[in-house]
Amino acid sequence: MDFVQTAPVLGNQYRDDRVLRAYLERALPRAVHASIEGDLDELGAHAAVAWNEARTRMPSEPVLTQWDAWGARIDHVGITPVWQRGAALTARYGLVAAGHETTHGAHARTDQFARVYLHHIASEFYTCPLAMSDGAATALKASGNSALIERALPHLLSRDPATLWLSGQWMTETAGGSDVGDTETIARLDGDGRWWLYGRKWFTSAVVGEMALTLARPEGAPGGADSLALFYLETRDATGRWNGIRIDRLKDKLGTRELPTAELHLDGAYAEPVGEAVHGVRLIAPMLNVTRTWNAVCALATMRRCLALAFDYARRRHAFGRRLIEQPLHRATLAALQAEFEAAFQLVFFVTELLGRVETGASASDDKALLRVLTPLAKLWTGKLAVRIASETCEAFGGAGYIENTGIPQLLRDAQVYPIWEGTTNVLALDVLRALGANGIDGVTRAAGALLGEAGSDRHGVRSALDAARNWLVAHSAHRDALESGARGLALTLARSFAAALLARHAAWAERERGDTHAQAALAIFAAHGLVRLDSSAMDAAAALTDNCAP
Ligand code: MFK
Repeated sequence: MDFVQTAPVLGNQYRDDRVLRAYLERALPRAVHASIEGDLDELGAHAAVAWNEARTRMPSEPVLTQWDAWGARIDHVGITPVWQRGAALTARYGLVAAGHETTHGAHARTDQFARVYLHHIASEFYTCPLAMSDGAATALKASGNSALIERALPHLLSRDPATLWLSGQWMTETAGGSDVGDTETIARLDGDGRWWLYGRKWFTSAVVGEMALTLARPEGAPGGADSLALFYLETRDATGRWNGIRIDRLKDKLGTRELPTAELHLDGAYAEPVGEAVHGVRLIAPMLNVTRTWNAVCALATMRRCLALAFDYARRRHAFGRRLIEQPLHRATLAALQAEFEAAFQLVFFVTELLGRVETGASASDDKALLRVLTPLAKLWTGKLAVRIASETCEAFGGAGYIENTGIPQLLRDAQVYPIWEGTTNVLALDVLRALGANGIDGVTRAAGALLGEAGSDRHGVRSALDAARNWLVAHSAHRDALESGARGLALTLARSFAAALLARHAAWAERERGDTHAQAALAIFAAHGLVRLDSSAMDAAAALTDNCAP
């Protein structure tokens, strides 16, 4: 009889996740952890059922219908069955609301992001509009615009699916993707003091939302980013008709295909300025930092899903007379990926802790500046790492990992969005330079030193890696092009070093309090991959190589 390989199976994704469970035990007060554990357990069970069932489900994608049978323009977006259940699950588990509620004080963000991490893959990237909704709520709060706060926040933070709203974040245009200063959308003020937007938005994820925050240039204002204004708009008017919005088409994307990302025209969309009609980038920055945090959490979720599947398969599959997990090279390959994931996990969830502390006023003096630097670091590092782990996961399945209806290739196609969305790796690396500003890396070094103190040792050379980063920064700070050329290397060095300090603290706790040495093993492997990624030759070598390659 022909051999048939059993497919990988997922168990409850909360119960099976040693890394998440140990982290929550350490980071949350016992009462907070106990009060959210029921929800996390349900989300973990739902994640497993969704994956195991998906193997037998037909793939489903959103569909845009622009015209009805009678010739009326309707621009209706039909969404997938999983998306149709998105609002109910969001409200039930407070996927946005939990991060803003006061019940758990400074731990609100960690509670929220543990939920998001467990639910992300099962949601079919419904988390994308949730990220933007969370970002919009955060940016509106920061703006102090009380009318808009009263109008939108009860919807964005609703626990009732009937009143829940989704928000878009409409920044990208054909001319202005990374360089938002090239935005062409015009905001026109009429004689009644009302603003109307005209222009094309090129990547509007989740156009099914009820509102959006968007950038536009007030008519007559000079070019550049500084003169852009941030606007709030609702996508439909009181009668349910589109608010001066035409959906041109849905994007044909490499991945995240369940997510309806649209190109649209604003043709007299009524909008309200969020603040003064200027400094829009500054006003939208709180939204960017929150969506970048979601990006990092969702990248982690992809890594965890890949590893759960790869480990399960390695325990089922036999080759050369033993299970894959018993083959030394395969085991070492998976362990190397797991170690990178565990370090990244500590960094990302530390960012959620800092965010919670800063937002609730419970922060220490350095926390705000540290959060500003660690947010782009977490986003850029996890975006790249998720792609690498997803790619290795395909390989860990051999030919089966290249077959669509195993579900494995989709993990890779979807992962490729993380380093692109919300700022590419290079944009984020330059943002790290912006965030380091005048203070350099002293705040990062101080915080890492405190963590190593708690860990009781610096066996893996975190301090010397951070010293190397400081020396590199000093050596290159006078020459802007050299600084920018090496910005990725600097960012990765800071991310890896800080993550190693966090993992060292966690590993010491796990061994001391639980007798669990897994995290120590992860730390040893992670540190052996090296913490330093600095590249002093980046600028000259790149110039020489690309000059030689010029046509
Ligand atoms: C499932 C996962 C969920 C993920 C959700 C996905 C949603 C997808 C929707 C999108 O993808 S929307 C498109 C995302 N686009 C970007 O992320 C744009 C990428 N470009 C940048 O990030 C640029 O750095 C940026 C446009 C923000 C700024 O470039 P500029 O024009 O050179 O700005 P400049 O002059 O350096 O900064 C303007 C002000 O903003 C400064 O403040 P001041 O006016 O007070 O001096 C900056 O300090 C401030 N600023 C910039 N970035 C900041 C920031 N402040 C705080 N945090 C930041 N990150």
